[in-house]
Order: sequence, then structure tokens, then C-alpha cells
Amino acid sequence: MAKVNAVGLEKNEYRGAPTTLCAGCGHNSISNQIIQAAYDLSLIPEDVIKFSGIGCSSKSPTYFLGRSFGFNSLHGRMPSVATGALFGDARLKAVAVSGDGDSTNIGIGQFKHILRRNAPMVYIIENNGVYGLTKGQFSATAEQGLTLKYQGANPYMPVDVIMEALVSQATFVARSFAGDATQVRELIKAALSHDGLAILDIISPCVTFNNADDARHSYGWAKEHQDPLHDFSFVPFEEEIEVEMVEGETRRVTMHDGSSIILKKLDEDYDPTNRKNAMDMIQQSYEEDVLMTGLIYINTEPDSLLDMHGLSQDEPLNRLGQEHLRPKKEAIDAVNAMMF
Ligand SMILES: Cc1ncc(C[n+]2csc(CCOP(=O)(O)OP(=O)(O)O)c2C)c(N)n1
Ligand code: SF4
Ligand SMILES: [Mg+2]
Repeated sequence: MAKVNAVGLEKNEYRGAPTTLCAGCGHNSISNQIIQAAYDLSLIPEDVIKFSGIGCSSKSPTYFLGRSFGFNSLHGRMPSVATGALFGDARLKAVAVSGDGDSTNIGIGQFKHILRRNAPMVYIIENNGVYGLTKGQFSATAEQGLTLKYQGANPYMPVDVIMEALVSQATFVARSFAGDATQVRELIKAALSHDGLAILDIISPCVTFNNADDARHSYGWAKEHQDPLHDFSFVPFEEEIEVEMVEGETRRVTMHDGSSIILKKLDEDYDPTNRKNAMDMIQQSYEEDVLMTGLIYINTEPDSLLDMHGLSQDEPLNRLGQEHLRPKKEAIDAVNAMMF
């Protein structure tokens, strides 16, 4: 018999339709880790809602969590659709997948606003430096000088998703690489327990249009230049008791729900709770030409968008009954009286 998790589900029950993306596309690896993270955390698929914009990346919610509802929205407009849905049902756990084009080109306006609003959702940017779906034009994250067969050389400076997230006060900011399955999975788990916006910028190579070894979004470059900040692992609340802490070598960040992020020190002694340090570290990664990965910044203090507006998980708006929605006769009489 297949193994089941704490809510009695097999891993297969977290899969979606078979992928139609190219074999080897980084986006497929990320979908696999979303499936694994949801299984490991014993999420109930019907309690999750998936969002995306338009692009190969934005197609991928079809390939995971087939039992969850989802909304494959308009190009660059996913944040407002997701915000509306979360206002309607504050009880759902939101997993959003976007692309670099979707979020930093056509969607940059919406992206900036979702960052500063702290909407409680996992927001994954599957970042390949190109518009994969429309045949490989440069996106705003492509590095200056990148030369592609049908595009020539890119003359512009790139947008850095992480810097945008940091300057806009996002409360969970992480970067990873689709080829590092373990780190991607653990970051997704931590993001799922963050009560606010969790930005995951995941370098996800487009093997068809942008995978030459010297390109900043290729498997070759990312493997060669990845420099993890820490050994990252996530411990759900129920497993707390079994965690071993080695003093002086680990750092623990406690999440709202009682679960923990355990950061084991590698070369650097990095503090992910200091926003200024985070910006300096990203600047330093440009100078050293490395791909810094891991949890770059976290702040568990600010209210989420739904808390700011007093939206309750116990009584989501879409589940209110007649007794709450229908004004009392006296209230209607009072309004009518004002009009005459
Ligand atoms: C309003 C609008 N403009 C343009 C397009 C064409 N279009 C579809 S996907 C896409 C870019 C997708 O790039 P990205 O978000 O990086 O996703 P990828 O395919 O690389 O995963 C564009 C420009 C569209 N669908 N709608
Ligand atoms: S075109 Fe690129 S981004 Fe799109 S599925 Fe193929 S490899 Fe992935
Ligand atoms: Mg892209």
C-alpha cells in the first residue's frame, strides 16, 4: 500500500495533470517540489487556492495540486485577482506562480503593490530571463549583454526581483535555483507557514531559449555560481520536539504557527532579519558575480493584508449566512426614512 501523510493522502493526490512544458524546463522541477512540500506538510488540497498570470510558468499550476481550485488569470494581473479572492475567503492558503515577464514586465505595477500590502500568499517567480511562452524574447530580468540567437544582444540593465521585494518592505524574501530541489522544497514549506507575502525568486532555466552556460539563468551558470547563505531546513510545529539544535552553528526563526526555520551556518554568518544587510549582501553578490540563495530576509511582525482589514479566518466573507448579510428591517426603514 502507498504511504499516506497525516491527513491520510498519498503523494499522488497532490499531483496535477501531466505537464505539457518542455522536458528539462526548470518550471517542472518547481512543480514537483510544490507537490512534495504540500504532501510533507499534510495540507488538505481543497484548502489551497492556486493563482497565476500568463506564461509557461503560469501554466504550471495545472500540473500540481489537481484537487485545489485555481485561477489562471490575465498577463501581469494575477496579484489583484489573488487579492480579491483572499478577501472573499480568508481561510484559504494561497500559492501563486508567476514568471519574470509576468511579474517584472507587464505586471511590474501590480507586483510593486502586492509587495507593500503583505497579502498572505506564497508568490513564486519562475525566473528564466525570457518570455518562454512567446519564443524567448528578453524579459526585464535578463542580464545586460545577454546574446540570444534570435534576439541579438540585450542593451538594458536587469530588474532584480529580490531588490524590488526588499525596497518594497516584503516580509519574506528568498532566492533559490530549480536545480537545488532540497532548498526549493524547504523554502516552499517555510513560505507556506509565513503569515504574509512570501516572495520566492527561483532561477528556473528555459532549456529551449536561454540555457547557454554563460547565461545568468542557465543550469550551467547557476550550478557553477550558486552560493547558499545557509543550510536551510523547515520544521513543522508538530515535529518540534525531535529537532536537535547545535549551539553556535544554527539559527532558529520561529514562525507565527510555532514552526521553525533552522539555518545552519555555512561560510557566512548571515542574519536574515536585517533588511539593510540583505540589500548589502545582494549588492555584494553582483560584485562577486555569484548566485546567493537561501532565506534573504524575514520579518514575522507586520500584520498581513487580511489582518489589517479585520478579515477573519473563522468567518470568511464568502461563508457568511443570511443572518449576517441581510440588513434588519429597522436598518432598511432608517435608510428609507433618510430619503424622504
Ligand atoms: C496582455 C498580453 N500581452 C502579451 C501577451 C503575450 N505573452 C504571453 S506569455 C508572455 C510572457 C511570459 O513570460 P514569463 O512570464 O517570463 O513566463 P515564461 O513563459 O518565461 O515562463 C507574453 C508577453 C499576453 N498573453 N497578454
Ligand atoms: S519554452 Fe522554455 S519556459 Fe517554456 S516550457 Fe519550454 S523550456 Fe520551459
Ligand atoms: Mg520567463
